[in-house]
Amino acid sequence: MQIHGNDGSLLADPNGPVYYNGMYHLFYQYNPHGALWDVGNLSWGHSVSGDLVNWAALGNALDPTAPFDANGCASGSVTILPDGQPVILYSGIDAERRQVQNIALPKNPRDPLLREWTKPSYNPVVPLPADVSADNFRDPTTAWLGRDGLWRFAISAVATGVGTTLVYRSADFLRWERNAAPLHASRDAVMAECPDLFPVAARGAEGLDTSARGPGVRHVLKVSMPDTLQDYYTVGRYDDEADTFTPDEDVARGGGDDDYRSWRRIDHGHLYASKTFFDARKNRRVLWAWVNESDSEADDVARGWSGLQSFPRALWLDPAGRQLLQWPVEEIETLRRGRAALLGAEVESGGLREIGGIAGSQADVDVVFEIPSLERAEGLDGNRLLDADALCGEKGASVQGGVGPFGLLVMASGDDLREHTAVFFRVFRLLHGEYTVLMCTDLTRSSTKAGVYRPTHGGFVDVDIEKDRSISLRTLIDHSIVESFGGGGRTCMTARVYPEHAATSSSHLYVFNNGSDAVRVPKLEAWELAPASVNVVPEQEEEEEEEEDGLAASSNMCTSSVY
Ligand code: DQQ
Repeated sequence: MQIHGNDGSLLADPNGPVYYNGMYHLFYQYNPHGALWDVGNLSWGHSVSGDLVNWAALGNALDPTAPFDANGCASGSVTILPDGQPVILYSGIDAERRQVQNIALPKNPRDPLLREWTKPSYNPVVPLPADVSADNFRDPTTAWLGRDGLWRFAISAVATGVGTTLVYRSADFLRWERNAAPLHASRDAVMAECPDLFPVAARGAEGLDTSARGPGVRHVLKVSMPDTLQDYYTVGRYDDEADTFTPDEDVARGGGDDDYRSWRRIDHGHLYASKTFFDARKNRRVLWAWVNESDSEADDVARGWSGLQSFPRALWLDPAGRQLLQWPVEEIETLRRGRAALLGAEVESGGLREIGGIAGSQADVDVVFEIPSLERAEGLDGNRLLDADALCGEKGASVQGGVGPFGLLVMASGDDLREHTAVFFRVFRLLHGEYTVLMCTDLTRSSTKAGVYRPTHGGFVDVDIEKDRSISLRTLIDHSIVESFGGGGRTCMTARVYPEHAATSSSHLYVFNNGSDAVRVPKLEAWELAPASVNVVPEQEEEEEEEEDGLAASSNMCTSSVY
């Protein structure tokens, strides 16, 4: 059910996700001419859906055809204006290879599919500022309205050598003025790409419109850091007069050491360039993200496409107000077919139990682990808290522990476990007796194929395991992507896996425990997921394309994309 490019194409950042006139739209960085990255061929691909699960691929919304985007239509957003009209705000790489900001408007606003967009000749609406480097000014966010009635958007820039997030203001969405102070800047940061500033309710799971403000509203600032290829966020206070943002946790630490890399992670795995939108249909804040490949370019070319979008996640603030909770949108449950369950089971030390009866290559697993005793939790030196990935590498799924490792083996080749990906927890006791929970996704045995990147991803789960004595895990498996949500969605981890067995035999699912003590599984439920119809080309699109190009549309659009 993952959206990926069609035959012979590369798909990357999500762009301009929006709910409009009863349809969900997802645009994305798209190279329709090949499965590899070619910045000169950057278009905006476009898919639409009625339920966030089944999608139809439409023609490109933007192509690099104008002087202000001749070298690529880079990332951006969609804003719905007060008159209901959607407008795209995107970064163009212009004929002189400068990054500038342009708008595009629907050719026919009454078309609920928003198939065609026009790019006014007065673009760019925001040219490159003198103090910003030509290749570091991009990724405008969805705009929001301030109390003063002015529009604002945030954008990434390297201004006088510092990685900042700038704010521009406008009364008419055409003439924009830069705010003197940046929304946020982080010392010695490189380009903080793909910013997102959005409101979250201080209490509850409802999403808020991007312009929401006032008591009971907190804000989240998120950025994508190219030097670590990770997405970071922090909860804080947005001052809608000064147009500045102050992270709570920076203030809590006495301020001054605020640096993106010390922020929380949207995902501890292989996920980048995430972007949220407000889903007015269900009052949700929903996040999309790009999940690129980690096999070889030759494999990508042979497969004919590269790049996926993660499965859409609803997100909201946890009750303590410190971190986001992320959870697959509920519509995925419409794909659930066969169900397998373990109820009130115990997995002894060294135990391995197959969850049979469902196809393990496309499944949804929801499990709770109860920990009878923390007595034998391994000790951990506090400074190891800074590198969860390495810790998961040293203490992988097969390394016997005290409390844990326990969890799931997914995309497994069978009882020989020649290929399998482990998603698991390990509880540690720290110096002063407090406990911490490490979540890992261990890809070291995920594939026997040469040239495949097989890292271990790790992240600590901010839960009180001493009080809770239990930890939950939700894992979505879809052939070569495994998305896990630990601790009710506090810690998320996305992995790309390329097991060879999957081409010729079924994949298996197990629950395991390599800790010294048994763990209890009060409830494990696993569902096989039916294929969604993703990026199907609507009939009339096919006919139009065949008429126009005289080519079989099927030559570059697969009709179903469950791979
Ligand atoms: N990808 C886009 C940029 C963005 C980067 C270009 C992030 O706009 O900063 O394809 O992956």
